Amino acid sequence: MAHNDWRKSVVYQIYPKSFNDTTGNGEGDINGIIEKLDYLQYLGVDYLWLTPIYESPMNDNGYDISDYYKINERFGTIEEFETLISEAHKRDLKVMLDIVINHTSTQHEWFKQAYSAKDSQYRDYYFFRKSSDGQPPTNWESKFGGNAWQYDADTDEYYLHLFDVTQADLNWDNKAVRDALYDMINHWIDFGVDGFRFDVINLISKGEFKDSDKIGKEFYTDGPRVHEYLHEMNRRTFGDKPMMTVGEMSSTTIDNCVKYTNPERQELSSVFNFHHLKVDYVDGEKWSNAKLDFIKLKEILMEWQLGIYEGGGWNAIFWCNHDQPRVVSRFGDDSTPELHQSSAKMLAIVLHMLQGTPYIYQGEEIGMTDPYFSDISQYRDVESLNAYRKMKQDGYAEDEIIEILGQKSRDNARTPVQWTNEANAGFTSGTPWIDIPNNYDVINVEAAINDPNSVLHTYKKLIDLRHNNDIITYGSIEPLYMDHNELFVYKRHYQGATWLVIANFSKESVALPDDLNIDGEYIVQNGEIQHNILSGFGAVVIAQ
Ligand code: TEU
Repeated sequence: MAHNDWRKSVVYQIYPKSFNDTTGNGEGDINGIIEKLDYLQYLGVDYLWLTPIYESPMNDNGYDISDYYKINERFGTIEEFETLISEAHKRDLKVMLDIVINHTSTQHEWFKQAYSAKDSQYRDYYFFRKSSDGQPPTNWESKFGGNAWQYDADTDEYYLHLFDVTQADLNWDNKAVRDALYDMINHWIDFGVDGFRFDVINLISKGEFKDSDKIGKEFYTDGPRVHEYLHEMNRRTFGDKPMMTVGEMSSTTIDNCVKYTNPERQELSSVFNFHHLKVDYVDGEKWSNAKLDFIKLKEILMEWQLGIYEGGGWNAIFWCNHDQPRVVSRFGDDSTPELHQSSAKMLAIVLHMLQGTPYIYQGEEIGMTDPYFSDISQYRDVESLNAYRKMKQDGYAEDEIIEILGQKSRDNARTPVQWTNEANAGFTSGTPWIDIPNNYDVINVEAAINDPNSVLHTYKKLIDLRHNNDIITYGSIEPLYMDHNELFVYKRHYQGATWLVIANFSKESVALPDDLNIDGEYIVQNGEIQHNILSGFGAVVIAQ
C-alpha cells in the first residue's frame, strides 16, 4: 500500500469464476488471479476481495459453503491460494476473504448431521421448527423467492433458509456455533489473509418467529443481538489485528451502521448498504423495469454520507458488485462509444470523490457493460432463474421478462472480464461458463491500457488522488443543488481546503447554476465547461 491508513484504501473485488481461466475449463481460477496481479498493481488498488473460494456445491456460486477450511477444487488448491497471498504481498496488495456465516450449504457436515436426526448435537446449529396447522412456521419469504421454510417429512419439521433452499440459516444464539465460526475465522487470519467481507452479516440475529406483513425482514434485519455478536466476533478474532473488515448489510439503517462501524464499539471497519441501488425499483420491487430516480439517488447517497460521517462511522462506497447490473449500462449510457466513455468516467468521478472506502468490481474499471442476453438459456443465476419462473407463473410475456432480467439480473455482473480482443476476450481457451458480451473487441483491458483517454486511466488517476490527498479520505461533505434534475454537485472540506465536484448525469450539456463559482485548479476533468455550460456526462473536480 502506498500509505499506512486503511481508510485511504481502494478495494478491488474479484469474482474468481469470471476473472481469468488458466485451465481452459471455462471458469476462472486462483492461478488466473495470480497471473493478473501485475495488472492489479498497475491499477493501484490496495486490497483484493475474493468472493467465496471455499468448497461448495455452487448452487449460489460459492455463497453456499460446504467446508469453510477447504478450497473449492474448481478454483485450485490450498497451495495455490498460499502462493496468491504471497505473490500479492510482494506487490503490496492485500487479500480479503468473503466470510459467509449467516448460513451454510445444506451439504455442510453440520447440516447433514443436523438434518438426519432430531437428537443430533448439530440440530440446534440451525433453525428447525415444528408447525401445527400444515403450514410453514411463519409466512416469511426467501430472498430468492418462495417461503423461507423447507419441510422435511421424515422429522415433520421445517428448517429456515433466508436465501436458496440449499443455504440453511445458522443459529447464532447457540454458543457452539459462534465458537466454531470464530475458530474458522482465526484459521484464515493465521493463514495470512488481511481482511474480511462478511456476507449479509446484519441478518445473523433472528428475533421472534412470527408471521409478517413484510416478508419477515423486521424480525431478522439488524436483529436483537446483532451488535453483541459482532462485538464478540471482533474481540475473539480480528479486532486486535491490522485487518480491514466490511459487513454487507441488507436493508439496514444509518443508526445501525454507525454502531457497526464506529471504532469505539469494536464491531467492523466499514459497511455496505444498498439503499442507493434501489432507485430503479418500482415500490421496492426489484423485478420491474424502471428508470433511475436521480433526485432520490442523490438524497440517499448524501443522507448516508452525512449520517455516517457525523456518527463517526465508515461507509464502503460502490456502484457495482457481483449482485448488481453494470453501472455504465444502469445509470450511464452504453449506446455509443462516446457516451459509454464519458458516462463511465463521470460515474467513477462522482463515486471516488465521496467519503468512505471505494470498491471497484472487476471490469468496472474498463466500463464493462451488461450483456443484454436475448434468451433465458443464457442465464445461470439461481435468483434470476427463480424470478423467471415466478414471472412466467404470473403471466408476464417472455419478451417482457427478458427485458426485466436484462435490466436487473445478477448475471449482468458475472460475465467474464474482457482482457483482450482475442477469442473469448482472452478469458478462456475453452467455452466460457456464461456468454461474453459482443463488445469485447472494443472494451477490453489491453485496449484500455494503451489508450491514455480510456476509462481505466480515469480510475487509475482517482485511486492515485485518494492516496495522495487527505481531503478525499477525511474531509467533510457538503451537498449542493440537491433538487437539480441533471447535476450532482458537492463540496469536500478539509483543513481550510475545498474541493468542488460537479457531474452531469445527462447526455445533453447543461448550464451550470449562475451562483456556482467554478474558479480554481482543475484536478480532474471529463468533458468540458464552456461559457458556463458543462458537456453531456461531463464531470470536474476543482480545488478552490
Ligand atoms: O447477497 C445478499 C443480498 O441480499 C443481495 O445482494 C441479494 O443478492 C440481492 O438482494 C438479491 O436481490 C449476498 C451475496 O452478495 C450474494 O451473492 C448471495 O447470493 C447472498 O448473500 C447469499 O449468500
